[in-house]
Amino acid sequence: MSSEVIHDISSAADIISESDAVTLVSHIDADGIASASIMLQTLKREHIPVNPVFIRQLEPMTIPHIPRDSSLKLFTDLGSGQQHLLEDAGFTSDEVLILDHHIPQPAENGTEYRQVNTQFYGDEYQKCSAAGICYLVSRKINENNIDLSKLGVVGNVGDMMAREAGKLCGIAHWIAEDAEKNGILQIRFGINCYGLSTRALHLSISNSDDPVIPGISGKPAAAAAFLVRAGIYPSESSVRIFEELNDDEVRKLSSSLAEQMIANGESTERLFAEQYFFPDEPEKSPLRNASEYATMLNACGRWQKPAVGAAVCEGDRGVRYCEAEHMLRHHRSIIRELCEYILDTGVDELSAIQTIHTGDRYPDTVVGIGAGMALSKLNPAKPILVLCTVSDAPDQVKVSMRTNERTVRRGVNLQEALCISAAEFNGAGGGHNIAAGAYIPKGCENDFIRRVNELIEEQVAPRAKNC
Ligand SMILES: [Mn+2]
Repeated sequence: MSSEVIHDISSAADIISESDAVTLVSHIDADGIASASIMLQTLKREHIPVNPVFIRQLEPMTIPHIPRDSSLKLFTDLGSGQQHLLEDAGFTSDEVLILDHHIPQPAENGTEYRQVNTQFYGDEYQKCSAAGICYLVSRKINENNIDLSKLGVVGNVGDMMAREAGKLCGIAHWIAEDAEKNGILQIRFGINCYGLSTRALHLSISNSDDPVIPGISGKPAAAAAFLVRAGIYPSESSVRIFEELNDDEVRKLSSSLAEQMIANGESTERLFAEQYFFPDEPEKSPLRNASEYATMLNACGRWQKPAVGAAVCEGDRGVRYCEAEHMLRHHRSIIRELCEYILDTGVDELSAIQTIHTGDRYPDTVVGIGAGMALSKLNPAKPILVLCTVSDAPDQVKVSMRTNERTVRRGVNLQEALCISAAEFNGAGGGHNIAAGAYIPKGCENDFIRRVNELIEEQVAPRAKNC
């Protein structure tokens, strides 16, 4: 570690240890809940009273949720990008500490808030989420907090830090290795599919859309037949999950999948990924690996129950866990329904994108996820743009866009397209190259869609000319 990051982490640890009381403000996604839980447990162990506040976004409307008292205001997974809001609201630099990984925007009048942000420390920290930073600070406060490394990994995986490389990188990987050395997790070479601890393997591989596996993606029966040929399933009606395979079977599965890709002229590059399993959780539980664990936390957050997710992180396997499981099932069934709605209704295809308006049928917090799932069953080459109404802002329309890794490599950047176009219509956009969102005023939907289409067209055009 460079001396700058060591310095910042130790001073954050000192600020927290020396505080009399803490108000913890965190984001409601998996990384935000994992971050909050690391800090909640760290503070409890130090006997420092803490009051958690979860918010969807740090914006003028949510500022009143932060109490005005003498407590330390600890922001995790948000804050760096909203320093002007904190300044406008009158928070002084010595009552605030930010642990974040989003791009910092300095406050206009120059208040310098104390923060540890992965953006400051170079490549090693580029692929590390807020939960990773929270864990490093927690470990600095007390070395016995090594058990919280598990949540550091869950937050990182939940924030897609392993997506591009098929594994965690830099400091985030160091956290996973450290956890493995201490028996907290098991790093296993695996396939780049979801549900490796809970789903029948033929369903996991047939659900794969990154990469699309020819003859298998979208075809569960064909996937089962494939597993019989590969010697993994005794018969086509068998059900085995990935985690039940021994190393030899994993090798057989990998080479059969690779052959399937090569035979169809596809690259095997995105077929494999490192997976992070937690041996202390029961087998076949959705908490058994980092990516399924993160989904459960996301489900809690998206259905306005982040504190339930935090209780699960803290070890609750009783009432709160049952509630979390219920939300996970609900979350999945609504998304499945939404995905079917998109496929049944059909999308409008433009030259570079495809669009649909889901109105008020589904909550705006899950529309993007459903769009991503529907995309693999539509034209995967064209990004999907879904509009929906927002219950608490009737004059706004929410826009969610999703694409896939292959399209990103052709030059598509959804975040850029939505930021530019939303700004032109007095809205605001944000996100990542592969998944982004925006809010725009009601009434300009058609012009907005045309503009996004134009921008996406421009993004892929220069590459097309070179070919
Ligand atoms: Mn995050």
